[in-house]
Amino acid sequence: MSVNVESLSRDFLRVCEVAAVDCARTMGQGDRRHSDHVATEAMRKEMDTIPMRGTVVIGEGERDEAPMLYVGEKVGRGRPDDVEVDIAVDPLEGTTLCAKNMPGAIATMAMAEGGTLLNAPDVYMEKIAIGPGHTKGIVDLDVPAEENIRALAKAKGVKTEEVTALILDRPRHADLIAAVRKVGAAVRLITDGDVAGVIHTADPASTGIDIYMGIGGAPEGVLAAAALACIGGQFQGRLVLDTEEKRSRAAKMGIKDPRKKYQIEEMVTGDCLFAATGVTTGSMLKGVQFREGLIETETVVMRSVTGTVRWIRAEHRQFGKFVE
Ligand code: VTB
Repeated sequence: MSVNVESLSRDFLRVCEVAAVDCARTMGQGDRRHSDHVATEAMRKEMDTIPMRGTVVIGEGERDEAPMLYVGEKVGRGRPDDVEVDIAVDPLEGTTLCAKNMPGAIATMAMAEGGTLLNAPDVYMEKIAIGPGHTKGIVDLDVPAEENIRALAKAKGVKTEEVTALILDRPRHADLIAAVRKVGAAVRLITDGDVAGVIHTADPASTGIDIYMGIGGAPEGVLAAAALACIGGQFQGRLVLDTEEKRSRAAKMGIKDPRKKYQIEEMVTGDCLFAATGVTTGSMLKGVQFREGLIETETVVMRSVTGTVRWIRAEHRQFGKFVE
């Protein structure tokens, strides 16, 4: 391993905490763009204190559409001897959740050895994910949903009725939802937040989620893959490149086969850290709590080569690092 990303984990954690606290001040205000902007600004500013030469590979959009944390942007302190890393960010995953003060908004990012994270364009991605402990390939993107549910139920030794599938509540998923229900499985719908949704499959005993299925954002897919690279489980993703414009955008980012089905190891090929801080309380993380003289945050930090997962509940008593 050429770069010890672990040495940056404390700095990395702070970036997520600051982004979460700053945008939590905007929660419930009904302005998702503003919440996203605040989180992005916080992440950008905080990242520049880290001794790294980072390149954003998953960000807020492409250079012409995002003022900050755009794909290709250089971040970090940037001294010649600082480590070279790839950065994937979703400063506020679930902008609507934050704006409406609904459960499950998080500030999240991943950091990996330079050149080891998939550079995915901001398009949709077909996704399927299950937890660890199963034979590789028992579920597959190219297999009908009913068959995937049956195969997973068989592997778990349960009835299909005892399998729960998590799916984003979108009109595009009407057929998928109907197919899953047809075999008797329970569908749990979420309005947003499929990074956490995919992570939920890693621990079905506590989350009640056995499988994640459907189409969500590709950037969120790479972030979720980074998390599963740390905690285990299976995940397949395929970019939805359904127009010539999207295919050519992807090609410019180095994607040769527009129909490629990516496995975790193809999206995250080196040592990687994943972190997320709760903004609004959800089933994975507690949200930011503002108390008298104290701000509380909860963050999870994971590392792929060791599989270490740290849950960090922090009490912040100096507020200089946050926006007023
Ligand atoms: C999902 C979800 C995100 O985008 O990836 C979704 O996890 C996909 O896009 O939280 P659509 O909303 O267009 O379906 C988010 O909702 C973030 O915008």
